[in-house]
Amino acid sequence: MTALARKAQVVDTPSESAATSAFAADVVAGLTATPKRLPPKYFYDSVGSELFERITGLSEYYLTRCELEILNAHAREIADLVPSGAALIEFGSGSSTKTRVLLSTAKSLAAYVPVDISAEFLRRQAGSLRQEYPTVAMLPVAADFSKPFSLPESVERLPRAGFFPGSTIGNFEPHEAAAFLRHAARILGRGATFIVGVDLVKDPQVLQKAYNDSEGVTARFNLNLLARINRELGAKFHLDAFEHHAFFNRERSRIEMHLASLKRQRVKVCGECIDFRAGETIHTENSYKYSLESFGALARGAGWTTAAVWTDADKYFSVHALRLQDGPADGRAEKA
Ligand code: SAH
Ligand code: AVI
Repeated sequence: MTALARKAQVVDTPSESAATSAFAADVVAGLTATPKRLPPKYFYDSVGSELFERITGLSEYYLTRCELEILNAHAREIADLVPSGAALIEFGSGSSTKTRVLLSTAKSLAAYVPVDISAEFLRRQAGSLRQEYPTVAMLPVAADFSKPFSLPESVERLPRAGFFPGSTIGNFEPHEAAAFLRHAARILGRGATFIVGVDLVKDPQVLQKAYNDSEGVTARFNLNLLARINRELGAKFHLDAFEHHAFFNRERSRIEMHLASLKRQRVKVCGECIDFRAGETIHTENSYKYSLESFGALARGAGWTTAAVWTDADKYFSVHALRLQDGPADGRAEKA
């Protein structure tokens, strides 16, 4: 085991009370806005992360299957884009299932830095990864990847490569996705490679089914947001008084997920009375679907050059290898 691999676990967690106050503030702001909305990052407590894992195994949820097909087919080419002795930084690592393809192929990786907001789930995944890959330093960072966060000191001097699979980039508004790509450029630094998974526009029926699975797992994932508000903020949402809605908004090229109130009702949340009309919804997530060209243009606008793009046989999903030619705007690989 290398000295780096023995380094203590790094976790950038804010105090629990600060995290709870930020959650409460975002929930109250979202539920008092018109129309009502909640940020999708709050899906992911331990229950939500487990439910997402179940979603990835559903036959209707083609995204994971197609991306794994691409990663397995092009593992060698992708691994060759990662410099020897590099730190691989993953944004929104979840169970790191896809990363295992890279960890097993890019043999010379010095460190893996999974960044995820779901702190407890992240801690457990890092424990398993340490046992499976004892020569790679596993340095988890529990943080919101869209905000500034610190990388572990031990990777500051290493070359870096980024990994952002799952089409999690599609959960941003396009202008936020561009801002995130610029933020990632600052974290990864000059000459970096960034491997990004992006879901593609396709037959709306295929899209519709992926977010309305027959077992109702996606509905439980969506409703877990209200369950989490009950658990952590002491609200009293009746989960059976809300229904999961997901549909393709063709004009905006996105799947929208909502929670629809089945009746007129009032729910007290953090001391605020929130009134719902029958049928009124809380907008909980957007999942943008791109074309190869539209994503390429977005990445270019954020300072990245496309080095390679791969798709699965059905052209349902794409993996983009982006390169940062000139480094971030100020030319330095700065600390995030
Ligand atoms: N990369 C995995 C998981 C994708 S699910 C895959 O491709 O299957 C999205 C992941 O991003 C979840 O693990 C979730 O906890 C994490 N996530 C979502 N929003 C986040 C944020 N703002 N900051 C950090 N992690 C986030
Ligand atoms: C993580 N993210 C890309 C998933 C998606 O498809 O937008 C989250 C998800 N929402 C419903 N099912 C899965």
